[in-house]
Amino acid sequence: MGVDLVAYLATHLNIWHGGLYDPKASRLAPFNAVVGGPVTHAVGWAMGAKLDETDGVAIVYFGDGASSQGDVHEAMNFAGVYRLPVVFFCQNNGWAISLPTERQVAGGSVAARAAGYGIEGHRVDGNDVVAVFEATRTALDRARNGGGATVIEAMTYRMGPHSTSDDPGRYRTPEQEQVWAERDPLSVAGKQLTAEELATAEEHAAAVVREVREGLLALQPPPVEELFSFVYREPTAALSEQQLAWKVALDA
Ligand SMILES: Cc1ncc(C[n+]2csc(CCOP(=O)(O)OP(=O)(O)O)c2C)c(N)n1
Ligand SMILES: [Mg+2]
Repeated sequence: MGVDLVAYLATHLNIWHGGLYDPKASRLAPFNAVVGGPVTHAVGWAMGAKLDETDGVAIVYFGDGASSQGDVHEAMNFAGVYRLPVVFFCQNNGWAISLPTERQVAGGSVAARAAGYGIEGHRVDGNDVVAVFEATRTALDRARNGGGATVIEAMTYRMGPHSTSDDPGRYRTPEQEQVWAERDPLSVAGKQLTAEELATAEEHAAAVVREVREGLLALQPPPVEELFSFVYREPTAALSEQQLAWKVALDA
């Protein structure tokens, strides 16, 4: 999408909400921590693209856990009813924190739900980069050619803990993790390349990682006062009070 990785990842360093880039110009929506929330946004954007008679297509990524949020069902139904150009990409990594997929996806498959919304649904091996690329391209082309929405369910596994406060040792075994470790998408993809291609890719990746790390560490935090600037277009009385209290506490 042409977005600078450092600008994008600034969110993850808590430097800035939503990244230091222009979501409108790049058409890459900011990172959103509301599970399932961006799915309705994508459908709204697709509705706009259709009304404006452009050939724009929205693609939205979400988890298996997100797929059981009410918003996601409404979004998919709306996309089906209006035959909207949108691709619903569900990364099914087996877990919503400690809850396994089988305890929240009744029927066993997110892709299978698509039939009920009158849209396409496909499962792919989420650890096979070529399969994921092909499925994505096919769904984008379909949407762009007036074929409507697709649900892609990419089957994979969350290798580590959900977050630093999570301990997967409490709900799964090292043996289960080992099975999936052997199917790691990076090593699978590596085996599909020649030795020379792999060396070039690894060299390129190492350079990108170095640049991104250096770029992120060089970022300066914005003035703390900005905490209050962008919560509402017009500050509320309560917010102004909080800002004043913060200033008083600083001076104390
Ligand atoms: C609306 C909402 N409810 C709950 C949470 C807390 N929460 C954060 S991540 C998560 C699980 C998400 O699981 P999944 O969609 O499978 O995504 P994954 O973390 O596996 O990529 C939950 C419940 C949240 N961020 N937003
Ligand atoms: Mg998940």
